[in-house]
Amino acid sequence: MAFTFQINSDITFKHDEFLLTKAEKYRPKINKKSVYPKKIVDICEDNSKLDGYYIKDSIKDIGKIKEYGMSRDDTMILDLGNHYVGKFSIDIDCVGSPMDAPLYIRLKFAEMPSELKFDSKDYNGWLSKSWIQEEFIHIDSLPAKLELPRRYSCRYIEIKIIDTSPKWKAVFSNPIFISETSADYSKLKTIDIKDKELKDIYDVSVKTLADCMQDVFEDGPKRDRRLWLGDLRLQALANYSTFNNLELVKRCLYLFAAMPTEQGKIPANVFVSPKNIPDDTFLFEYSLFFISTLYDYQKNNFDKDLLDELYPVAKTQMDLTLQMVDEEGKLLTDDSYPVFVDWSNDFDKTTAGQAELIYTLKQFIYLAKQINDIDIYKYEDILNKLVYYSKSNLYDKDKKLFVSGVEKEYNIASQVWMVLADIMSKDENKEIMHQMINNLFPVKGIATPYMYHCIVEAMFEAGLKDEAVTLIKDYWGSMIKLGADTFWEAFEPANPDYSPYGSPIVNSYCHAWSCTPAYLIDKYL
Ligand code: RAM
Repeated sequence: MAFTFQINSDITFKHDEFLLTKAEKYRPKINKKSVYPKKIVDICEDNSKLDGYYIKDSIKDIGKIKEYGMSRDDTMILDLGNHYVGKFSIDIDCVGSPMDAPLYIRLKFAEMPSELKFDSKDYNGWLSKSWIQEEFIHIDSLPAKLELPRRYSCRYIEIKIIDTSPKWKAVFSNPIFISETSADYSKLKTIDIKDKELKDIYDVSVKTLADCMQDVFEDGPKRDRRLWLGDLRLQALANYSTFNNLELVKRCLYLFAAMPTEQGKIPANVFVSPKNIPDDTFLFEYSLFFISTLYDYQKNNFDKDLLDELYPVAKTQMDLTLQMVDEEGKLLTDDSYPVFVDWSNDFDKTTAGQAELIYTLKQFIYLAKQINDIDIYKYEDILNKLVYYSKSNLYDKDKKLFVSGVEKEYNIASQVWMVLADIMSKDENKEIMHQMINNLFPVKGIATPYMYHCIVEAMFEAGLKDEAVTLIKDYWGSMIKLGADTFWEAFEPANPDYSPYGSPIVNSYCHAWSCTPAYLIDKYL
């Protein structure tokens, strides 16, 4: 089973005030900058771009914005020149006869041009319509400064006049977008990338990460605007390679550690506004990735105090998960605690889940050694069982591929996660990756950069450097060719307008889990 809305209102959560105080201590400063729209633009059709739309310069000049009187059904699109996250304001006046009716306008904020073309009335997907960045506003008296209270994530701002009156027109001036991020560009590590395609991919990755760095590492500043553990793990890795904001990682770890269930299980995501609230949503590997995120932190910057404080929480995650393992060392998955792996539901996830457990258990054992936990032998014992079960029951020695589920399915996720779990020899891992490429490529039915990241990382780990670089260029490079300023939450090359939610209008086009080329390039190239 895959991810759907979970409503677990009977669960009670802890609020560890000591850990929450720590999280508060590392709250970042938000850096603000005034961004002035660069141009007025028009939207036009171009089949080579996302959903068939592209932006071209308008004949209107942004320097003369005040001269363009607008009335019923007129539109104007402002282009900020790049993707930003922040707040918008604009001055509005009227010209002509006295203002004998209110001004009624619609504003749309779009990360990608195609969002401007979708009509929100047609949206019927399963996520809330409220994510659509669109406002309908009446203004009774002009001149006025319109200062929108909401934070938007966008490059394009469309102003549409729903109505003025035949006697007067509206004129706009002084549009300003105050961008917000906790990323500090003065700390950005410099890295010399000769290959132009990779350099572009690296730059877009950094921009994606920066725009998701807010009060916490958000998954997407348009949506869901919150801290998800699966996203955090990857953002933290990209962050060590770029801005290296250690305090922000600590803040996020403390937030998760502070608000598990009464039994100690960490939820998949937390909210920080209006106050710290854990979501009643649980994903199998997201809870486990608390261990990975702590492990990666320690590997990058060993911090004994942090480890001492958070190790018990990590241990509880592992102990709770190990209750799902049978005598033979087989993970028994549970539909109410789904193994996520990717948004796609088209493949069996049990072997990938088993591998994710092995992957995190090894990291946990490393942490346990740092702490001198006397229970270490117990974890090593179960690790051996999990590995033995995987090698003897899930590995097809003839095909040199792992199988998954009762149907013994061969899928990409199983190979990738078993290679990342690193249970076979170096040569065998390499062979598994070759067999995956020969038998299961081109990648089909995988829809997120989150899973593509794992595929690329497994290839690098197995020594398939050229193949890994080709996949980075094909996948992340294709988003750039389709017009991306930041990388997207979901992207299926064969089906570019794919959405997990029933309509791309609620897709997030700046999504944290897609920012990892910055890490992959830094680590492996
Ligand atoms: C979506 C978000 C988030 C992801 C979860 C599982 O709601 O995109 O980033 O972690 O799915």
